Amino acid sequence: MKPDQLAVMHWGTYRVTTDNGKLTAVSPVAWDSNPSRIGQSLPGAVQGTSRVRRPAVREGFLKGGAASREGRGREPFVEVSWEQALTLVADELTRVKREQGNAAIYGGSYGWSSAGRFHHAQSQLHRFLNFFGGYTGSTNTYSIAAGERILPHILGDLDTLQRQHTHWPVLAEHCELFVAIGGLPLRNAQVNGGGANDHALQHWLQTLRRNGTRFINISPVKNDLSAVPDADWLAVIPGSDTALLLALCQVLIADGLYDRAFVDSHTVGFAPYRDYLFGRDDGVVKSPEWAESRTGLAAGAIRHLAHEMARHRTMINIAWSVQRARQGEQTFWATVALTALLGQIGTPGGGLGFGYASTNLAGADRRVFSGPRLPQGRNPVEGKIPVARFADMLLHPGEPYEFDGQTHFYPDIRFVYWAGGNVFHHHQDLNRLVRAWRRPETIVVHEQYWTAQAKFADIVLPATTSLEREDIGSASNDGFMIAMRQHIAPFADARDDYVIFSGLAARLGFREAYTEGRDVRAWLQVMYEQSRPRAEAEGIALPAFDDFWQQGVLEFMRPEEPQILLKDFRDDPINAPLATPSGKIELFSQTIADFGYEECPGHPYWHEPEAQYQQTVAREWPLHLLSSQPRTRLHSQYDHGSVSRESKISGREPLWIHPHDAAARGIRDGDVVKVFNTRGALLAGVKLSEAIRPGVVQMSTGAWYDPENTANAQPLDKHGNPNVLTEDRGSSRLGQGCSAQSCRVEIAKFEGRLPAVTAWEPPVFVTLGQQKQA
Ligand SMILES: Nc1nc2c(c(=O)[nH]1)N[C@H]1C(S)=C(S)[C@@H](COP(=O)(O)OP(=O)(O)OC[C@H]3O[C@@H](n4cnc5c(=O)[nH]c(N)nc54)[C@H](O)[C@@H]3O)O[C@H]1N2
Ligand SMILES: Nc1nc2c(c(=O)[nH]1)N[C@H]1C(S)=C(S)[C@@H](COP(=O)(O)OP(=O)(O)OC[C@H]3O[C@@H](n4cnc5c(=O)[nH]c(N)nc54)[C@H](O)[C@@H]3O)O[C@H]1N2
Ligand SMILES: [Mo]
Repeated sequence: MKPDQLAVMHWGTYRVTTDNGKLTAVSPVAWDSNPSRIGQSLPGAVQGTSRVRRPAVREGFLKGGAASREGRGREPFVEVSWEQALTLVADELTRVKREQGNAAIYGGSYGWSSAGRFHHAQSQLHRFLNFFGGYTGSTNTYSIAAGERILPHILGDLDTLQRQHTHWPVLAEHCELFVAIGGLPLRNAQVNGGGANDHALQHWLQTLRRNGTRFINISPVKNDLSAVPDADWLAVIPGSDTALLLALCQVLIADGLYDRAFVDSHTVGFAPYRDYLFGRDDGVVKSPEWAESRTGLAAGAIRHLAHEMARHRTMINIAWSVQRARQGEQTFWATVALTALLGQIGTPGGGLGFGYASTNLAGADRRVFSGPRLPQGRNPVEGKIPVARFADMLLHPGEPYEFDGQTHFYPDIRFVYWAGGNVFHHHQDLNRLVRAWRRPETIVVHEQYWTAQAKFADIVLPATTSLEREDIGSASNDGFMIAMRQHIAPFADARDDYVIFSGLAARLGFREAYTEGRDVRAWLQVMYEQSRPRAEAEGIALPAFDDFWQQGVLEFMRPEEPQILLKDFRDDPINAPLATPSGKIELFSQTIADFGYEECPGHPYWHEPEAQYQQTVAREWPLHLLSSQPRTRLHSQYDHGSVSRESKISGREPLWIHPHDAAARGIRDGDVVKVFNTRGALLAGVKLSEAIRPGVVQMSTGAWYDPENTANAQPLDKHGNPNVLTEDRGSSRLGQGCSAQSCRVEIAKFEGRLPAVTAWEPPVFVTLGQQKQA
């Protein structure tokens, strides 16, 4: 293996072949036991027609500036020189800063970008804006904000817990029953932010099964545990897991199966939680019979499951998806409560997990060293919004909102700067987003490809891909660090984000501060050296930078001690307390109770008004639409690549539906259907499947948004981005997380002429003063 052939992607490391400057093939590396196919999308896509070739400005913006903003997403673009583009961006930044101050610049710029640690676009943007005087940022993730917010109150910080998950080899030896809420889809463990060098999930699931572990898949979709074909399947109704978890707790207490000693020594708040479960105040016992109609699972099966859990060494894992919902916080809290009652937290093979398959990270028996990172400096602007409230922020400047016990006010944003993310992929209710997106005066996007977000921007600056620059690939729990070489020349006029920001910093008078006089290689070396103490703390002695760069690959020794989540706390709760207010697991949280949120009281809670609201909506919109992560790409990245394209049906994103639901609507396998609700409509290609609960349909996220006629308030999305249908509401006032995991829709066969999918085509370009040219 030649080290100069390696390329690191979030979904794996590959060996890259080029011929005459063209990327011709990628092949997996030897140390990856189950490589991801997504890499096969790179040849063809990286140097294809979807690339942004040159800086481009929306025609109306060039002629009339911010006053033309209604033209976003409708007007053609004019290609301009780098000189003209950078001057335009620098002038606009200066103007907005002068007129409105730095808080009027939104630089939250959420998104996964590419895997290299130096060219991480969001970090580059933040560093740049910090030297410019700051920006309004964002906090938490679309992935798991509800969980990130509830866990510190009740168990501890999620990031820390994530890295301490019980290792798979320990589970393989000790776990008797593995309960997977939201399944364990191999699909999602393909990726890990920063790199995924060995895809070991399949191996471990098979090993556990061989060792006799029984698996239970609690999900509306059977395939979520397709790696274990004989897993039991409990086809829960989407959004009802909390009812199930409460009922399991109620059985454990009612039948005397809970671990009284563990509850006494390791938790606080048992009594009020028990009182809630037994209906002391509301007269409702949260029994299996109560849960039956809410979850769609038979009361007998729920009771039986509680007994099985108590009888065996049981691991309960909850996928992140389950908290990406209204009241998503409660699904995590109820899981913590259930596993606390079982008393197996901190034992080898028992307890709980958050997202064992949500990425290729949890449970890997690798060192947790996360590798080099770019210093971002300090942001003088303090305001940060919960990331998924982006459209709310633009639509409601100056208005108050509640967040994790505090009242905040939305800033008045005039300038939006995005690099390394795609809000037209990730945000909910895209038609509402389009309305919000018309508010700011200026929108600048750095992109590699003509995504919808680029097409809806004012100024688009072409960015290089990681194959066109040098970097360092490394990710927490991955166990590797890789020297990323440049394999091909930058495409057309594309520049590194770093070079773009350096050029802007020069115009704005802080180039030296931003670059510290370094070129890319010098930065890689400095970042590498700065990571050395963190490496040492994890027992890793890094070689000299030059040796690393020459070798190309560092694989770190595996940790000597197998890791068991919260073992120290189990062994000695007094001297190894949790980072919660009480130092113990909080079955009741006084902090949360004091927030006074009716939807989020002091203990795990089923919010009946939300359930009733859902039932009302269901009368008109009978189907639950799940929007899951895509098997064939990373979010919207490489949707235009061959692996993703092959999965489409008549060019549309596939939709899974049960044959009964299809038959009731006269729909057959392979049909194109219109999926719609009050918020929007899209086209999808039908895939019939018995592996999905009737009443539920599933689409993957990531098909590039492709509106048919942008003059309409609700244009038909010809391609199938489920976010034209999802609801833009926070999980609750506590977490304000993304709640898009499911929404309500109806489906009908699409009759008439199919519009062509144009998602991956560049926009129309004009030369100023001339007719449009294609
Ligand atoms: N309905 C629904 N919506 C969801 C979810 C869901 O489950 N359901 N999941 C949510 C989750 S968990 C997430 S994490 C988000 C993901 O949302 P995003 O992270 O925004 O999605 P990506 O498609 O990864 O967007 C990354 C963009 O950065 C660009 N890019 C890559 N490298 C570079 C670079 O070096 N420089 C520059 N300038 N650009 C680069 C890519 O071309 C791509 O357009 O989606 C969320 N949205
Ligand atoms: N290939 C690939 N892998 C990815 C990504 C990608 O884009 N592509 N994205 C990565 C990112 S950023 C993230 S955050 C993670 C997300 O990881 P997750 O959030 O865990 O993944 P999802 O695919 O959204 O959901 C997993 C499963 O949960 C089930 N589910 C949905 N709703 C419910 C419910 O109400 N109850 C129960 N019990 N089950 C439900 C669905 O059937 C779905 O298949 O995935 C990561 N992995
Ligand atoms: Mo995510």
